[in-house]
Amino acid sequence: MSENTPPYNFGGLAEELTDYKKAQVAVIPVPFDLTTSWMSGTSQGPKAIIEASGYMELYDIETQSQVYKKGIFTDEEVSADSSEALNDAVYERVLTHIKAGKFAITLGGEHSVAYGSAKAHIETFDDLSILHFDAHTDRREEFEDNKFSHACTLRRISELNDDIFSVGIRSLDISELQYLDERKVFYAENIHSSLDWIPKVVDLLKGNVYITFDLDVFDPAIMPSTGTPEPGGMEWYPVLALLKAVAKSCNIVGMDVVELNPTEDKAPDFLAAKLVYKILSYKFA
Ligand SMILES: [Mn+2]
Repeated sequence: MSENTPPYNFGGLAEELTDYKKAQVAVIPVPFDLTTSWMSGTSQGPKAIIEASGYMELYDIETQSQVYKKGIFTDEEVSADSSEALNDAVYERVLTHIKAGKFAITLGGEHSVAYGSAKAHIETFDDLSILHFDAHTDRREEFEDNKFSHACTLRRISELNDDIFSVGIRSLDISELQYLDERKVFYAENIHSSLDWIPKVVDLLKGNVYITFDLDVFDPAIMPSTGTPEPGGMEWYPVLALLKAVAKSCNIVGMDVVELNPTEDKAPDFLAAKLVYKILSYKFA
């Protein structure tokens, strides 16, 4: 490590800003990659996001804020050797942070790591909607004999709370259609040319919102580092516009950011880190 390498925590913060007691934010790395369909490697995602985050400017121009001063604790990694064991481990860890009053951010890993985190928030917060960013619906009943595959994550979450709004969708299996409420799906092809769908999403959300963010919702031009890159994805600013509007009208209670499959190109890692920081800036500003 060179002398100039930032400390290994989200934001590359000095020690006093990472103290658990004072921190309002807890980042939980979950490098789990068991059920990925095509290109695996999301186990390297959390580390790549945390490393990239050390090089961000910590002043946010748009909100004129320095959200890192709220304190950001970066936890030890959560790991397990089966989907069920992982669900339990993530659930327990996230619940601990929620009970301690922290804003919990789970970093994947494949999308299935979202289940335990969503479950902990669903059990804790009433009046909760789930805002789902993804190229894929992830509503399969089962995939490769695993009900907790990444391809089933939102189907499993819907069994706990079906108030799910999916944004940026452009790929699904015909078996998933029966589980989709078309009023709650914002297909990429219908939202790419204007921003007038944003108030519609915000109006549908309840007071509390949990965000599950699959990075493949972005266009592969800016986010090539995912296991299943789908053309026709979302651009940076429309995604931020929605997040900003949601933060203004609703209470974002927790989130996960998943499916980063890092390569030599560090720009996607940095995008993911900055996305997390932007959401924190919108929430706390
Ligand atoms: Mn996806």
